[in-house]
Amino acid sequence: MRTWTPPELPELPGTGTVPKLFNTATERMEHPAIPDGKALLYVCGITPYDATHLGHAFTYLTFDIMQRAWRDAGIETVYAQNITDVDDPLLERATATGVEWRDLADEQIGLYRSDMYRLGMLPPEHFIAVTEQIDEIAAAVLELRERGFAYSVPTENAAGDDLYFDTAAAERNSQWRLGDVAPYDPELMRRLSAERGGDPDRPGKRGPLDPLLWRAARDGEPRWESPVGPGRPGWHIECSVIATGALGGAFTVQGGGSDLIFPHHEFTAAHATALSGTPLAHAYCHAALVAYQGHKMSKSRGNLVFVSKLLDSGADPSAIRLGLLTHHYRTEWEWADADLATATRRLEAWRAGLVRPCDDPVLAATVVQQLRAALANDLDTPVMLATLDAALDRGVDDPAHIADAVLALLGVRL
Ligand code: 5CA
Ligand code: ZN
Repeated sequence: MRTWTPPELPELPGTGTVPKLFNTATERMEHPAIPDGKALLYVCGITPYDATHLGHAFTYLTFDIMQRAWRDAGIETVYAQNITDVDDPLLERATATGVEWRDLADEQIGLYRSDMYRLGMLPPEHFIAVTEQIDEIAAAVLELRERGFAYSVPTENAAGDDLYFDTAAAERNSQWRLGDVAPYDPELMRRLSAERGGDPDRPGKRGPLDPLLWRAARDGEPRWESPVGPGRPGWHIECSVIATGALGGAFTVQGGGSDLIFPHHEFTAAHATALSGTPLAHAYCHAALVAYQGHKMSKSRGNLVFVSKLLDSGADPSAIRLGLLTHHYRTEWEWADADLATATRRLEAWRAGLVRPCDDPVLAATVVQQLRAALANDLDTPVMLATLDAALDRGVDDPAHIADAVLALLGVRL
């Protein structure tokens, strides 16, 4: 899919430090491997049935900042992101609103692209919709079946059987073990599976957590002919195939919001390991969920603050970024309507501070060093913002250097 125009990214003198990142899978701070000097990043993309909300923006901003940290440390990045453009909630929304699912998806992808551009997000090099890779995904499902990692569950009113991933077989015959990614106990896994698209209670499955690999065609649903019968793919195998197709195996970071830790990232990793024999990624990084009005901001609940609405009502994209960057990416927080005004005031104070004459200015080189140190410490944006508050409150010796650093490292335009 077409992406969007990249933002301006000034090069700063000197180099930053390679960031240390919290790996959900090991629950430790690490420097994930950077194969051949390239940081390879996959981030789970949108299901395009509603516009970009601030929860999405927080997650994508987290990985935008991660790439800025790598690039400032002199490391090339390769970024891949999928689009889940065929999925139950998208189809349900299309039916409920009387539009074709394809038209709904295309319209929302367009809006997402424009939101990401306006927010100054680094675009992915690989921006791949599921519907662009159905053949590759079906081939992977076939291979899993041939190698004993998949089984059929008979299905009424469908064009064939549904295919499921055999968790127990994968634990026996691949390097992957349940819990490799998600540090959760079995009871929690079962509950999350039911809440997040799984079907632990479906009769005929070998294991309750076994996820769907291929859904046999039903009347009225989109379908593709394939060597595993007519139908459409399950969710986790999509990201497995798209990620490894774009980046190869054992890439640097698999990312997304923390609602994807289980079952999505657990089984994305399980499928990839069963197929290739190598782990999917060296680290799994997750942005905490943003709440609004007391609950996680989610399309299904409808408690959303849309990026496009804020921008259309005159919000400065840099202020939206600052409002989000006030929170460390691993801290859960709730958006309040006053947050935009607070961030706008901070931005204005920084802009004023940058040009304010000062007898005893802070050295820009020192500020940049502090910004880089905080960034390298698991992307500590709250510390970066506090550093800038202090420096710009007093005055700096080289405003252009600070403006470049703030634009390069935070994507905020002074
Ligand atoms: N298409 C799948 C991933 S393959 C999906 O989760 N789509 S989504 O549209 O629901 O979410 C897109 C991204 O935003 C995901 O990484 C998700 O984890 C993240 N996200 C969704 N809601 C929030 C929220 N309230 N706070 C932070 N991140 C969120
Ligand atoms: Zn995904």
